[in-house]
Amino acid sequence: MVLDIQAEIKKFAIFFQSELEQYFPMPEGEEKRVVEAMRYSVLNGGKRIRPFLVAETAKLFDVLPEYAWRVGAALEMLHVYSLIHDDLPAMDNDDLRRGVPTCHKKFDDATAILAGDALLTYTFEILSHRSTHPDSSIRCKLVQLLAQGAGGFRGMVAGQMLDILAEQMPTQDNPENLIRRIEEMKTGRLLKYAIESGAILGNATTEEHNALMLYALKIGQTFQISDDILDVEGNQEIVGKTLNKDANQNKLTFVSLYGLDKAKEIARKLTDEAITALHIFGKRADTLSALAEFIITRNK
Ligand code: GRG
Repeated sequence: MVLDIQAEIKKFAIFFQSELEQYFPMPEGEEKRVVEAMRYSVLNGGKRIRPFLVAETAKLFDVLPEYAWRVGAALEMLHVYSLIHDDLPAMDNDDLRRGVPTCHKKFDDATAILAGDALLTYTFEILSHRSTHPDSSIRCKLVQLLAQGAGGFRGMVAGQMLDILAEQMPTQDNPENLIRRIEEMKTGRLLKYAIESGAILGNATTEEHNALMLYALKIGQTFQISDDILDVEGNQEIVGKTLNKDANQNKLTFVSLYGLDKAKEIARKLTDEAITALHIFGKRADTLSALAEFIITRNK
């Protein structure tokens, strides 16, 4: 039977929507506005690729799904915080996200900043809760790795900083190296965490862990290249965010550097390498392999 990965991802996203809803009881008082903004941004669609990756990696090791769902929920909170802050006027200044007005457009700048802050801290509240895993050393590892992956020392925030600076940097001697550094931190670290957290929940062996990390590296790079390709070739209605921004802002991307055809070629090669990395898992990793194919062919 051929795996319909698009249908699988969609099914998971629908299921995960009700999982995520449980994290947002509505408090009393005027201050509930910040929770409304958090809810608005988290529950407004999204492919839920990161939670899907946590769940699928954990499945390789027969982890209790509830543990993976909690880690996936925490990671999605952090991901959405980064989207809210990225859309702010002081950053990417965008009006559209996931097909609806961005958080600061729907609410206001101050509320959007606070909603992002609150989602970031909520991430670690969820991860450190006993329900995430009975073993406190596993919970601690999960917290530590995500803090590192999201932070300012070669984490997502560092990637965002470099991305902002890159726009004003003089012509680079090695632009590909710069793009790779930005991608690895800005996009790659959270995707890597999605996979690594599944491996940690599952007590993976060193060999399994290394294979998964190689897979993570390759799909992280492909994810960014496909994002750059969508910015040029995508349908704005489907993608749900403003397109053609990279060219308008003179952004350094694989597409601006090499052109569409070569960028697609690079993405194809990375996808093949990602799938090869999973060989040690045999058929058990079919969904992860299919996901690598989805990333390269996605239209949103
Ligand atoms: C502001 C701290 C801070 C970080 C911003 C997330 C981010 C870093 C920037 C957004 C712009 C961008 C192109 C990021 C690369 C990662 C990426 C492709 C995010 C979009 O992820 P999807 O496609 O989005 O999984 P959905 O909406 O499906 O969750």
